[in-house]
Amino acid sequence: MTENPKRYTVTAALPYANGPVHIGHLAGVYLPADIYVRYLRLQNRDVKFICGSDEHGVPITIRAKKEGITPQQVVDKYHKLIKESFENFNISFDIYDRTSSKIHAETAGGFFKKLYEDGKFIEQTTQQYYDEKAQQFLADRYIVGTCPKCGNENAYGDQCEACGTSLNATDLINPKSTLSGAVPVMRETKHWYLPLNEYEPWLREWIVEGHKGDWKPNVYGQCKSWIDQGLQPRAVTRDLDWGVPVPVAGAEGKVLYVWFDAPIGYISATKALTDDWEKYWKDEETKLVHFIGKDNIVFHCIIFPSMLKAHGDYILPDNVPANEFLNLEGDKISTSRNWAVWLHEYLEEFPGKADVLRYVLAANAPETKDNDFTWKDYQARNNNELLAILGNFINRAVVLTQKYYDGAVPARSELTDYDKTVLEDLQGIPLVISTYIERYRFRDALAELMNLARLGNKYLADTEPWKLIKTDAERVKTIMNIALQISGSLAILMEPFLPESAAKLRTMLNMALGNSWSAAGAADLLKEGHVIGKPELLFEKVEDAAVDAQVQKLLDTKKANEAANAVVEPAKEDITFEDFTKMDVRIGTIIEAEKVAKTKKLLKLKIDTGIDQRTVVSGIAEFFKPEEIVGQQVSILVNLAPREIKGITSQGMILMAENADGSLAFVQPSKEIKNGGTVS
Ligand code: B3M
Ligand code: ZN
Repeated sequence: MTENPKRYTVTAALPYANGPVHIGHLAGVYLPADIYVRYLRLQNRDVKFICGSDEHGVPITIRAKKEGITPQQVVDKYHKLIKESFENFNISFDIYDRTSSKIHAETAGGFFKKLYEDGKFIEQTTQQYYDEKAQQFLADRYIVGTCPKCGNENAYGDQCEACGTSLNATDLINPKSTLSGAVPVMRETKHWYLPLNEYEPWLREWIVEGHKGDWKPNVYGQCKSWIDQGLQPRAVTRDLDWGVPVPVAGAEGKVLYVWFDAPIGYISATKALTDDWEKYWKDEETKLVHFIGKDNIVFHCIIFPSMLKAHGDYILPDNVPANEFLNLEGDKISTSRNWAVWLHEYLEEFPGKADVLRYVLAANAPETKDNDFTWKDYQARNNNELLAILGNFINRAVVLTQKYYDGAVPARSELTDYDKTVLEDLQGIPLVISTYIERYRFRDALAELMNLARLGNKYLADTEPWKLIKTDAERVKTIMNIALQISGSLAILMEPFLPESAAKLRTMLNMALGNSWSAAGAADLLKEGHVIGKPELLFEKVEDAAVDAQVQKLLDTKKANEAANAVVEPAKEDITFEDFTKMDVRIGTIIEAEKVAKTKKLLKLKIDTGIDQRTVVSGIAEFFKPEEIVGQQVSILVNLAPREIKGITSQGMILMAENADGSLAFVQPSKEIKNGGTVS
């Protein structure tokens, strides 16, 4: 690809419309794609930014079953939610489409049909599991059984999540359909396969030789290893009632495999966007870039390109800058464990702070390895970087200009060596940033942007115009002029990363919208006499309480998960009825409670048992405050032999129920019982 393609088609992976999107999605795919596209637009390049919901496949039907609604209801619900999240984070797609659209069914069906008619598929009949009760073939995720490796009884047809082994449905011992519980039977079914093995030599030439050193090492390495292992024919149809129908005779009840139709969704969406769509997909001078997460590499680098090659009319991706994964507070992000920061929830809790999250995720993007998001880092980056460096510099520049010159950009006079160096650095920075962006190194690009803000901050701190104004007003004009040129460049260069703040800054500086990337770095971006607007704060402090609440929310999630997964203790050995009747359990009321000195866990209680008032020492101090439990009814074993605990004679024992997380609760009567009432 030439350095200057005529136009760009930039795609971002189509998220499955089976759940909301979280910070991992944003950091890995949508944010880098958006930074890239916003940058290209500032360069006045012709670019289309394509995305949409992936609304087919087993993930959707499983979700529908779980929520007790139809697949259509699932995709309607999540398509809307996902689309809104992206809009609220200013991900600037030219279109956010959906693969349940009519255009898509026609496009994907037509694509299949052409390959079918050109003889690009092989037809194969195989035995697959069928559920006679539910009357359907079972996708891998619809079969559970015992893992032959570890004995886990709930292994899926494609993987055992207990031991991580990748399985075939036929490997499972005692397979069962999750649809009906029935034991599945083997039934013949015909499918169409794309013989990837035939594309191996071409893939080797195109990727292994052609994109060495140009694709990211993680992407290149994965592709090479797939190719080196040898490729197999891959089925592109499925027996499922949700998807794009296979448009050939004899394929009733079959749909396209979701990974066949989804990437064609990029093409359908471009069609829906513009009548001019063909040049974005068929002209060799178009640069096609796919932004994806690392789990999608094989589909975008091997399978989809082989499909495009088989078709013959389409261009191939120039690059596939896949990212690694983002973890959350040291743990893998997981939808099923609710271990995530959901984008829609973040904006409810941090309204108006989309840019802050964009900043933190871009600064810490998992570009070359998995990275960790922590709320502490979020707070630190906001307070110490956005606020203390960028926000502080802009605020000083704008406030002082208003104060000294009523907002008019002052004239520069003679330049010191320091001024000259600063202006030179300013001039050089846009190219450094754009070089990074064009190489998909968004973290480095953002770091360089912040260096420009640092440069400005340092310049003002070193020259101290607020002191100098009393002794050398002429010199201050030069300093403020330079500070304003830096501010103007920041407004342009930060737009791809921080679009809301950039817009605010442009308004503050009263800058024309037309200013594009090439204007940045100039020494006279804001002309002498140009009048800027009023100062406004770009960022605000994130307080401890705000991030503490988020950490607490995650701790609660963790606890809930542990409780849900905790194993219930097995029953003890049988006892006789006589054994049981030996215990004398009564209802009593706590009439006094105090901590036992120098202990963490012990409370000294006085209990009215109906028989007497007695002292009991109980290990519940971590869960109950003395003043809160006085007056509560409890169950007490009154004929337990007295015991000496910390020098106190304890007469009996309070019965407690214990939760999986170790927390305790009293065993209480469901209505008030007179003290001394028996429990049996
Ligand atoms: N929906 C997988 C995913 O969400 C899939 C991507 C399709 S891109 C064509 O990770
Ligand atoms: Zn296993």
